[in-house]
Amino acid sequence: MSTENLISEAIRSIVDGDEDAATKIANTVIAEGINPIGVINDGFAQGMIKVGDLFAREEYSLPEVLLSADAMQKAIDLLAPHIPGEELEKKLGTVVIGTVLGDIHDIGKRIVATMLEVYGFEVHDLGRDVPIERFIEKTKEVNADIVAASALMTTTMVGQKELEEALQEAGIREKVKLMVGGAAVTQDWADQIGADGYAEEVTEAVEKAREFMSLSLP
Ligand code: B12
Repeated sequence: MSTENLISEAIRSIVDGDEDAATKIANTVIAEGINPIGVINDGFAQGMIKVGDLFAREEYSLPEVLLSADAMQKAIDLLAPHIPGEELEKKLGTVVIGTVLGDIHDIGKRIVATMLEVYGFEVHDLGRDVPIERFIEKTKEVNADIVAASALMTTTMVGQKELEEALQEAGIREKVKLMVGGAAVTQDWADQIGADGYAEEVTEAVEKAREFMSLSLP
């Protein structure tokens, strides 16, 4: 199957919530030695974005979204170890990432974490529903350069603001760059809470993280 076909099949598998199909596509990508990044970004992730639209238009119900989310997780779990990691050794910087407290959406955050790792960052992924204290604790422990927080709901975005304040209170705000993202977040919000950066999608997130590191060079 051509890469183009694999990409459109990947989109379809997520929209259909078909975990078996998603697994099959991921395994084909691995068997044929195709770089998974394109299939994840242009295929599986686009499928999930379509599902989001269908859910917003009330054409999909929550159980359908869950099936799609499971298929997406399965594909990423299979593909992540096969993303070429030649840049991994460079250790461009250290990132602590998580989805804020009260929010269990983690598909986009996992994509961002995976790609940052692929592009040379040491990434500590705290998972989802992460309390502020955990972000602070880990940031100190690994001496992070970047703290990245995801929020997908208008009700949980406030966690990003609280994180900015907690970094100040802990006396480490000047030492780290705070990057925020997630479907609910905008550049305006990022400016409003004093974050250092915002990215709408994963490629931009990686660019921003790289930008942060070169800015902090002497
Ligand atoms: C999948 C999904 C779920 C799944 C989550 C599974 C999982 N493991 O993540 C399930 C079914 C569990 C779920 C549950 C709920 N959901 Co939901 N969900 C979605 C849905 C359809 C898609 C999200 C997604 O995965 N998108 C695909 C990924 C690839 O995109 P992404 O997350 O935006 O990430 C990209 C960028 O945002 C960015 N990014 C993401 N994180 C970060 C972080 C940083 C630092 C940076 C720089 C960039 C970045 O890069 C990513 C890749 O390009 C959205 C709809 C939508 N339009 O977003 C609703 C949505 C987020 N959910 C919503 C709601 C309300 C809920 C529930 C409350 C529903 C309920 N009644 O129970 C619960 C919440 C539970 C909780 N406490 O969190 C609402 C939120 C409304 C709002 N504005 O507050 C949405 C918007 C749907 C809607 N239109 O109503 N949900």
